[in-house]
Amino acid sequence: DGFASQPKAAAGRSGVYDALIVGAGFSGLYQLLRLRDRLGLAALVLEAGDGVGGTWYWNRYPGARCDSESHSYSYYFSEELLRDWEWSERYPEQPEILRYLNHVADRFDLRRDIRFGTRVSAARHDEAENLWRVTTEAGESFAARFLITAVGCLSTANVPNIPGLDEFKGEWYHTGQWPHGGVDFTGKRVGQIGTGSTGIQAAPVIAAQAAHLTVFQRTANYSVPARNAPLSPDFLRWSKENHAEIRRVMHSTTNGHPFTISERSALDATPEERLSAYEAAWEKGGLQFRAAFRDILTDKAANDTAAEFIRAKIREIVKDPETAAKLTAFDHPFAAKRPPIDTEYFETFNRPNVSLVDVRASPIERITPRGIETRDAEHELDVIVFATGFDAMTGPLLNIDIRGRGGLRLKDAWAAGPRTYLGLGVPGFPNLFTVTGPGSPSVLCNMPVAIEQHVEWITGCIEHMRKRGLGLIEAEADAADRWVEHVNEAADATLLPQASSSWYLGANVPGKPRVFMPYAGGMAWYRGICEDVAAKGYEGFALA
Ligand code: N01
Repeated sequence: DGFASQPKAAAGRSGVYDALIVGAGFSGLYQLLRLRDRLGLAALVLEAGDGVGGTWYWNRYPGARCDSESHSYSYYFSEELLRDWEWSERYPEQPEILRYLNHVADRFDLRRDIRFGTRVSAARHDEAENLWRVTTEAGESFAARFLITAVGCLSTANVPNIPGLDEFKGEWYHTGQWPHGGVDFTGKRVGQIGTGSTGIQAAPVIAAQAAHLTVFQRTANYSVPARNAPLSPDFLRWSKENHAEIRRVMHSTTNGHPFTISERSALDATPEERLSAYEAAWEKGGLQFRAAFRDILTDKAANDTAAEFIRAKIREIVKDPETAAKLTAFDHPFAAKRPPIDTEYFETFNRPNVSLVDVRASPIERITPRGIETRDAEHELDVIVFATGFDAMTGPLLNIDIRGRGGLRLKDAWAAGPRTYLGLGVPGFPNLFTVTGPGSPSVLCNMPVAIEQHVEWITGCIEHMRKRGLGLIEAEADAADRWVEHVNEAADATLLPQASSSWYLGANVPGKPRVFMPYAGGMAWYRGICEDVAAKGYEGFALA
């Protein structure tokens, strides 16, 4: 794997680690591997769950699967690992991804440096000692030179504050905190709030089991068929023989997916050519629908052509015109919110046991002991499923009481929105690295690609510091200001900020500052910027 066979690092001297890593998902596992086996550092992962997997440990809701294609939703750092593992379907299902991450943890012997059931509650930079002092919910303390957050972007469940939930006599669940034993919907009347990527995956599976499913929709959402299917032996062989090429494509695109984006404008094509391109993309299925033309995400008129095509498809699928009208009452450009992909989502509304409630027209007023009351009606339910998303990107970080120089709280530093340099460092918070932090491409990219780049960059930076005997790194305030400005400019060059209720903007959480959080300039471009910063001796960071 290209790793030096260095002796394994001893446990931290006098209880002090070189690095503490928060989270044992895709990011934390790889960060541990790089620091421990590549640099020989004493690193420890603190993980709230009882197992590895992060997102895939918690999100066990019905129908949970990844929207990135399996062969690209993998670590690419190890040829052996790529050869060892075989995915079964075009899109990996949650249990399979969890098995994969467990396989990685076993294969690289990572578990011995992970503390499970350990939720970090606070982290304080001790300036006198130049150490991070970390405390857990159980009251344990740890200390380390570097603190690396690998907490994910979508790990803080957002359960809306609807009056009456406490009095509800039935069961309720948030999809991101799903019971490990599953939920039996047989014979139950189920209400699902939310029609994002999660809700669109869950609804068809719940509907197939429940007595009745009522979907409460606030914002009509676009979706394109996933066209999931078992992977053929030919495809598996091809993907195993072409790792380098697949990696090259993923590293060359804006979104880290293994497909290229058309160079053609939707507006240069004739209506017939456009229709034929969209039909082909619809048949192929998946996130690459967005790549049918180069300007779908940047030009409203081009976007309108895609939106109109999808609207027509939904109208064709959904038999009841009134339901079809609600499902297509879009208020934002296609893909300005993260576009879901689905397996028979719209078809689900043709089932006799499924109904759709438009809660924009008739808002949810309260939850009663018997169900959900909207302005117009009470819907009696046995189970409520909150597919209501997450306090994205900043939520997982601000849930920890992180304090930097002079006791500066991250919450205060980010009162007006996140302020980072490259999404990797925060002024006032020395020796803190945020894997896929706000201001990095993260959620706009196929996540493992974004994660590997961040982890490798952080590892390189720490290696650089060690070689030069440096013990402190901190993002400079000017560099962070310029970066935040650039993140805004990059977003404004796209249609993404036009979705006014999007979690990219923090708009799904009441009171959260409305700032476009991920970097929309593209993963390939971003990678170049990070490499350049490193080549210039970590320009924009102060090192000592
Ligand atoms: O969450 P969301 P998600 N009353 O925030 C609604 C990733 N992901 O869990 O649009 C009524 O997108 C809300 O309505 P509105 C992916 O990046 C990936 O679905 O705010 N409704 C919306 O419909 C994704 O984008 C995968 O008006 C309320 C829904 O709940 C991200 O995770 C799978 C409400 C929330 O949608 C988050 O997706 C799943 C209220 N009070 C997720 N509050 C794969 O790769 C919220 N809503 C497969």
